[in-house]
Amino acid sequence: MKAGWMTMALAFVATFAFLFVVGTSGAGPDADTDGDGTQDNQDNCLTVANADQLDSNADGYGNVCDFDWDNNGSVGSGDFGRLVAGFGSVPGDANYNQDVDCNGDETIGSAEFGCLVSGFGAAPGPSGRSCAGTTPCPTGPVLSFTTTP
Ligand SMILES: [Ca+2]
Ligand SMILES: [Ca+2]
Ligand SMILES: [Ca+2]
Ligand SMILES: [Ca+2]
Repeated sequence: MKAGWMTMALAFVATFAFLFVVGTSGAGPDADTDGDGTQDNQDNCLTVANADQLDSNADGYGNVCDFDWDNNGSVGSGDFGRLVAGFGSVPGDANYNQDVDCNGDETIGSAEFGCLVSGFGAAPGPSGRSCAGTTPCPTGPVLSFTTTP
């Protein structure tokens, strides 16, 4: 009798644990697709883990997925020009452009060429932020998201 009761109790607990896991995982307003700790609707690079959310030109696309350095909407020859202009520069140099520093290592070099090639012909992003593409689209803490009690 006692063992039967224990089995019932364990089944009850297991059911609740299962419902808890199902209820808190999967897509939702607080999903974090790339697992960088920033939820999707605030993440300025939806598919690239960028915990620092660095977005030096404040257009809503983080530097790690924003290779549209001349801000014309796509990655192309104008952006290549920006890369050439800053190539080899570090902060403090007159030609250093933080927007171009896609990997944030404070040097404009071969890594940035790789970024340009990887995004060539495409638009920046994708960003999860609704203000992406408009400047300023400031990165900030998540403040508003309504939950029903
Ligand atoms: Ca994220
Ligand atoms: Ca991200
Ligand atoms: Ca940007
Ligand atoms: Ca461009």
